[in-house]
Amino acid sequence: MNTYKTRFRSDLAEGLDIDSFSILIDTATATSVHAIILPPDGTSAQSILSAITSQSGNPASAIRSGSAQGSGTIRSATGSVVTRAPPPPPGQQGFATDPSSPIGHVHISVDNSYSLYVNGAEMGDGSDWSQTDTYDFSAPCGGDLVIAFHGVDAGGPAAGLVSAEHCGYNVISNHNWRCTATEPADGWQDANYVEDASWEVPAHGGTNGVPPWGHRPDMDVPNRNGMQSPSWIWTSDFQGTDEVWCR
Ligand SMILES: [Ca+2]
Repeated sequence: MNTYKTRFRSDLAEGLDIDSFSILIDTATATSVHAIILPPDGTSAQSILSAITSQSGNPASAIRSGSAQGSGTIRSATGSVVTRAPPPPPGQQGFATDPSSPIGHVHISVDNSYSLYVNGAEMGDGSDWSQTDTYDFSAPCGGDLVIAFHGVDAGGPAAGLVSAEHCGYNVISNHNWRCTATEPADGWQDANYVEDASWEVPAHGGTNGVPPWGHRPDMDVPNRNGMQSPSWIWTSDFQGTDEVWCR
């Protein structure tokens, strides 16, 4: 699984009479997250959800069709959430984020080869780990966005690095993805594929820039704290697994 993530959204919390809230990825599904909210006393999580939704003005950046429960000072809410990527800080590169365009871009490099899919559609393949390949795709803003790759190693180090920008949001390969070394059934690339819940949390081969793969300038994406780097991921057995499926 891969999805958008955010924590301590003080920007969205502004005007809600709360300092911040934390949103954690629900790793069980590709489209929902779990939000941990610290509201003022007497404020229900559901009312905060509603306020966040109406305040953001952008359905894709709000908690949609959420449900909420909780008591005391810590409340939780579950819904479908994606997070807006702010512009990169001065002097740093980032994607040009256009919240209204359905055209997205995905960058990928895999040691040694890959096939890349966006929402189940094959984008292309490559077999040169020293290259970063870029593909354009079109998907409705606010809908599912699942990026998946089938990677094959040919000896030595093995890992894949992915980042994408779509509708003003970013996706990067990291521990929120899921990988398997067992060939999955047809449809594993699709947005509605849920069996990836049983896949393993990918091993972390280092963030963009680590040797032997070097820094890939197209891969880092902006977040509210600066730039965020994707991780080189693979199944936990980097050396012993020659073929993986990740999403
Ligand atoms: Ca290799």
